[in-house]
Amino acid sequence: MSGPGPGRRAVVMAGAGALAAGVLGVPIAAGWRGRSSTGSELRSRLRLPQPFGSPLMIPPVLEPSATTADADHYVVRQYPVRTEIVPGYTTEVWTYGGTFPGPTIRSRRGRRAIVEHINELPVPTAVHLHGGVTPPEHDGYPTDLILPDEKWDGHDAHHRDVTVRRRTYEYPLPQRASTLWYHDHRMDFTAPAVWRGLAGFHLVGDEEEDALDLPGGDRDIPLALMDRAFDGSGAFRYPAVDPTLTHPPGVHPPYEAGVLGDVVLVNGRPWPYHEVDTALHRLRLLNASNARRYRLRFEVEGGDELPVVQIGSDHGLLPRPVGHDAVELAPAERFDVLVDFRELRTGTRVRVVNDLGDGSTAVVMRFDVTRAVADGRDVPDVLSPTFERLRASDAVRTRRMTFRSQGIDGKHGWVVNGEPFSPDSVQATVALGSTEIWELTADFHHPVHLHLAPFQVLGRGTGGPGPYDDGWKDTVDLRPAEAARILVRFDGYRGRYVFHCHNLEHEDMMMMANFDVV
Ligand SMILES: [Cu+2]
Repeated sequence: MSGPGPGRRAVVMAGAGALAAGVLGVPIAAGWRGRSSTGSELRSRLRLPQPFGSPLMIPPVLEPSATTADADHYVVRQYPVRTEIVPGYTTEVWTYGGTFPGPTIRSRRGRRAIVEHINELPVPTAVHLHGGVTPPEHDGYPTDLILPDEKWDGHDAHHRDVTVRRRTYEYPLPQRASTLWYHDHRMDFTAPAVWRGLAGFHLVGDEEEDALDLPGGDRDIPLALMDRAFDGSGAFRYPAVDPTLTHPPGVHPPYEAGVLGDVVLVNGRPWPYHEVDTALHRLRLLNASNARRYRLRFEVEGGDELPVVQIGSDHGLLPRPVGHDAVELAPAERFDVLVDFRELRTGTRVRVVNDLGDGSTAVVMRFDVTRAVADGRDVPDVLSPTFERLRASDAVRTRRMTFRSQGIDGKHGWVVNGEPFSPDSVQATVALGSTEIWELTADFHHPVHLHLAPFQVLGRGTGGPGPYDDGWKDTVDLRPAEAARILVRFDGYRGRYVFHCHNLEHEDMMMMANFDVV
């Protein structure tokens, strides 16, 4: 065996620390700029398991509770479960439907998914379908809470639309085949709730995708990457100011820049292995981590690397496949890729390594080639003949949005255009159906996510789009001191939606704002 192993060093960007402390006078700011992720690593207090000791778990596909001519109905109970994540230890996880990640919902374009969520957790929740083109009352607005009971009194936010115990979300899904995901979005407490387990896949299919004959069944694998840390008892560690997630929100210093774990979970298992046959495989990569960024490569043990062929982005198929030697994912981004195991012999092992990790986080999982089969399938030359490119000349205006660190009430915070999030303050009023250019500027890493409206990246700085900006996106990976221009068309529904940083600690520390579609 040769090749870099788990001890491989991270690639560190040049120019560390230049901006840093001055922004706020907060000393922990120093150094973030030079790192591959913005945040501080929380160390586990148990002996870390050996990599590749657990089999990959594929989240179960949720069966509808009822099906009508144009809709599938689902019921999802949210409740705590004790489960084994690190072998030999038990971890309490907050689940959708008893699994971590939650069950995968599979839908078709234009066919409604109606999902009733029942909150049996000790705190309010709000469910957001990330990437869903969804009416505002079903979008999981951060104050549209499902309270655990009518007596709940722990939170002082301006509740907009509160239900007790249960709520039914309707998703019309008028959108292209894509890899969406659902996760908690409660105001001020999204980061710890997702850390405890509240995330799952929601996959949308359509006829255009069907026509491609892409790898399916066992060869279409959703992979959710989440870094976590554990205490000595096996419980998740998280530096919440209030561990009951009642009040006040936020994390202890020095984690305000983001919480990074030292254990990489894929679909809830630490550094798993997965047995594959000698066939083309489709991997739906989701970075469901709170703050960690990854740069993934597929290293054949004792050999070369496998190229990664990107076929889709956040919102579905690219016009044509794009080859990469690595895939870089910021929190919330999805990359739909094909990896070709056809030329490998049985017994070959392929490590997925993370160039942006260090020590235990430099490796992610392993594929073990165990069965020889004949697979005549190939990568299609054209993926989406109907792909629509937005035109900058259609934009009716340009807005500038800055994402920066700023003190809020004497504490560390993160803001959009100088303002901490308030449900009552609106940063942009846009016309339904109109196209705009938004220029987004960042001080540190800020993966910026817009609800409702997918977009296309026009460029970064003075240049064009980056290598990972192709296709329709809903999250753009802004790096330190970077500006990106995106072209957004506000199709769908009228109402109030949020856009925010998807570093979840930043989001909870107020890096969120509203836009109204009128
Ligand atoms: Cu951020």
